[in-house]
Amino acid sequence: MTAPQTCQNYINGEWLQAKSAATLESRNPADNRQIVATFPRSDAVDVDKAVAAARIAYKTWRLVPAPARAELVFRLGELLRDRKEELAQLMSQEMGKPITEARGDVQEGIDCAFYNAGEGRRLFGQTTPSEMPNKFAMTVRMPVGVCALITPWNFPIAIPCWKALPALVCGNTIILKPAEDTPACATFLVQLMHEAGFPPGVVNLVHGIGAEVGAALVEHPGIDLVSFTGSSETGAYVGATCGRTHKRVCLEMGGKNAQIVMDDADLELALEGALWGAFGTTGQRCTATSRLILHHDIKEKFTSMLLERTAALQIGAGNNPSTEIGPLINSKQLQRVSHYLEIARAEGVKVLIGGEIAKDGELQHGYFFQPTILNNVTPQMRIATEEIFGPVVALIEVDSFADAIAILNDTPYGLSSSIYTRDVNRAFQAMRDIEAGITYINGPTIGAEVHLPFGGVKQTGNGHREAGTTVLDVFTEWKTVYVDFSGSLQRAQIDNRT
Ligand code: UN1
Repeated sequence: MTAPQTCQNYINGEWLQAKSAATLESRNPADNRQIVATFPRSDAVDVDKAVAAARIAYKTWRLVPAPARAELVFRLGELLRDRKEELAQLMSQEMGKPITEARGDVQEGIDCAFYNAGEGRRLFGQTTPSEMPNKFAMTVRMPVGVCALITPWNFPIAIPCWKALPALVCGNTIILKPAEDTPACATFLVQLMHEAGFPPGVVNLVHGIGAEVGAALVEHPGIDLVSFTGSSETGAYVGATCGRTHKRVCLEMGGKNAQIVMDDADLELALEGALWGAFGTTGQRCTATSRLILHHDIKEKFTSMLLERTAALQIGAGNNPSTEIGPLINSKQLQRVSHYLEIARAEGVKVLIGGEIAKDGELQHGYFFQPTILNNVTPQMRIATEEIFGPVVALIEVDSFADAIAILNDTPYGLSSSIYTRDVNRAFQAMRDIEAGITYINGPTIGAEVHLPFGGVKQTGNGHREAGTTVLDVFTEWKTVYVDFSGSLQRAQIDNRT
């Protein structure tokens, strides 16, 4: 067991404790006796300081040429690549991910850095003909200002990178407020940003509790934009507050993602997809598969295949190389998942496998939950409509393709979706008719790539897309520029055409 790390805030290029000197701890969710890090319990005073630093830095950072800004992001990508293993090990301890998934999370950050570094030499605007003679019209991207980035614990490196790196290339300054469960991962990332050479005040990190630091950022008049990934409840508060205080806001919230398996599907392939989609990251992805919509003709066979494989999954600590299912992040999540199982049982659902806290031997000190498959689930049950964020998947039977799509869509969320079919016509129909930001054909609901748009419809988001080139529309404002080189006043909105 290694000694706990001491994490600090990073404001204006300096490492600082909270003004109040209060601290909190993060613990290994696989063994809650192990403190991974202590970190500042910051408050509005620390937020004020970070906002002031970011506002001053913004004045000059916005004037640095975008390719030069992007070079620092490229440098960060190199540093992340050099330190990948160390960071993945830390993540596995602090967040509980199996080590291969932790490496994948860091790799997503590296990919994001190299992808966004290239954007520094694009950031394209457009030229458009003017309706008047001797007049030129164009659009250019302008930074938004000071951005508050509020990030979750389930992708402690990838998600901060998704937000921070395009924000910086676009010329914004940032204040990162990472989840209180993964402060050491965030601190490691910001240490590498410091090493990459971002000028003081361009990158700031303020640790603490969401309801304190997050709220202070969201309310702060010096913040121009809030980018938030997390629960729908918190997202509703963030969205409403940004509306009231006139801030730009990008929200990525819950999902209730389904995988359809049609009667013509490759069942082995669909099985691999279902296992990975439902139980990868212990179901703690907003893209996780929490409903399996199975065609009547294959349901029995597919269910028995699924049960056999689920029974063999290895539960354990993230740093144990044979672990397939790591712990849930904390006791609150464990209680939440257990509570959903109570609800399911009360709704008359049959638990085919799992359904309990896993506490044998070493597991007793962690927040482990057995991978769980629920049968006899009907689309209206709470277990089929509410996000659980754990290793729990509900089986729903359908008789037709049309019913499968209708049930998949019958949720307030719309993030990811999947269909396994060999019928190309059904595949294209599904692509058209599924109400979700992401649809996988013959692939699981998880695994989005950094250079493609990421986000959802309905209550999952607020119309924005992160990642890909679409994230530029979050972190820049369009400016329309007219250049009149006629030398005379050309009056618009006067109809002198005959
Ligand atoms: C999330 O769970 O918030 O597509 C993001 C995926 C990952 C990102 C998940 N690349 O599953």
